[in-house]
Amino acid sequence: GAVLVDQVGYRPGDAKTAVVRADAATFSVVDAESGETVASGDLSEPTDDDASGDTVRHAAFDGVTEPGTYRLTVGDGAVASHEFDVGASVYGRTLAEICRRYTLRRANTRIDDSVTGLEYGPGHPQDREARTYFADEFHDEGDRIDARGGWYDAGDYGKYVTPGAVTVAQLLLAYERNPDTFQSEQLALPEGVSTADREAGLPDLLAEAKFELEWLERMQRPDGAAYHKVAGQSWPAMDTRPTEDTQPRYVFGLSTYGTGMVAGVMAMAARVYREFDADFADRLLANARDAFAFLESNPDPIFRRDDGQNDGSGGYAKETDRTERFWAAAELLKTTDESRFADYLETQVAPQFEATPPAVSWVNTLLLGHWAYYTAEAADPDRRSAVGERLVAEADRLVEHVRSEGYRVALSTDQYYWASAKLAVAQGCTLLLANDVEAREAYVDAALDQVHYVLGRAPTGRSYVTGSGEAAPENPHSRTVESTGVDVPGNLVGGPNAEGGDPALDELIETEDPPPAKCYLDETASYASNEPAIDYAAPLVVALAEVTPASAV
Ligand code: 9MR
Repeated sequence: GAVLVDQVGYRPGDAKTAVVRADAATFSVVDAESGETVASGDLSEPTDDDASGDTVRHAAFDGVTEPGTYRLTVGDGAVASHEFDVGASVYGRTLAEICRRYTLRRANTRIDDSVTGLEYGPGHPQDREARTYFADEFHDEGDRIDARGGWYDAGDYGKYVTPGAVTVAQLLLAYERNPDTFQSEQLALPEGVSTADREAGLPDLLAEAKFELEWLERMQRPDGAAYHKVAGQSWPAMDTRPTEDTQPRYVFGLSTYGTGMVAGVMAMAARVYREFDADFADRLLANARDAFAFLESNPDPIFRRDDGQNDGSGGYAKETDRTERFWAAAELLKTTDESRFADYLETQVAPQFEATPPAVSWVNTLLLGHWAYYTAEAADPDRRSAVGERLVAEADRLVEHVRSEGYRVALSTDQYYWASAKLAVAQGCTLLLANDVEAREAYVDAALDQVHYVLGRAPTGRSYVTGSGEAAPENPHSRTVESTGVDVPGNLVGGPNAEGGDPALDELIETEDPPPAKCYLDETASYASNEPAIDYAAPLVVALAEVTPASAV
């Protein structure tokens, strides 16, 4: 673990850097099959890296462009990295596995996957008649709602509107930025796509996103508001298969931040699906308008969780909603060109124009809003350029930070909290968007650095994506994995979390006090550092789509 590389690999033309924490002065790149040395050079001077507590040197081997499988060794050759590939298609398998993983998370669906061997279901048939846990103007308590469909969120079997919406938005963003990367009949899941969608040539990624969109649609009330989640009242044991979790399932809560996200993602989807299915696109746009109408008639934030003392699902609690209202209006402006949405931005959420958006996450989708606005034809030119300049300024800040970090991570030392691996990649996606405003190689390089980080060039020496890299997570906190014994590839786990949050990680932190970037456990018990979730992998789809040709997926 003294020589850290992206364990998947590098594209021939990209910058290639290994992080070395051995006391050596030189390095060699060795062909893994023949043992032949193909390149060698001097390591950089050592620097101290705060987040990991490591003293590191860098090996730059940009010159290795010949496709192949290699190891990087230092000093006399006794210390070597994991294997990695160089090739134009290196990220294709990882991207495909991440995308397929969404299909393999479909709730209420029989899963019988010849590729991974995952087999169960259909789980949670009770979702077809989920019970309302509340009374409102449309339902009495205990009424039944058809809440079937959608993806299981993470290691649990809950289905949550807000991570669902932000995940679909990023899959659609990946498609809108790189439509050629995603094709029909590409992900080898024939049963997951309807015949009509196949005939229309709908790319498999969009067929998968559609599955979640149709669930989000079911989670909308007649007045457009979005319920918060579908789950049971208690967490099932880790070895519970989806079919064995037979407890009643409830629809809980409602929020304006989630309603804003549903408006945003539906408006985005209305644009993306139009060329394949105009009726579906019309429906999506109507959903977006309904959600937006609810926001207009409810100007103050509403967050109802409704599950009281129950402990069987996550909170995804957020009491504010301005950034999601901004996204909703900006995305509707982009899709419809209607000035009323610009008016809403100016009269209801104007301060959000002046904010610097953090990386996209369920906590804050302002960047999706700024991006929609920046790319909307109906945008005000002055506002538009101010939004673009803000994004470029943030990208410059990120690049400078990435360069100052020993592991070239976009995370600052205090950002190693729950889902830090996702945050690193999402910050990489900020850089990719900035590159469209102002094309700079440094933005793409620094974005790729985040990919390299989660694929193994990390202080823990690990890749955080199951199935990708020689040292990938083997014990993710996942009930489907634990109960079926099938290790599903394509999961990005949360990664280092210096705040702890589960008993196993808390104990590690208490007894060993590791530096922030090493607060990680590859143990099933560690849901605060080793749980995969739909929204964690989503920015990685955006980033990998950028660097992967369709033929490689
Ligand atoms: O991803 C969520 C993270 O941002 C929060 O800090 C954390 C604690 O509230 O919850 C994470 O989401 C979990 C959700 O609540 C339930 N399903 C599993 C999710 C991933 O850990």
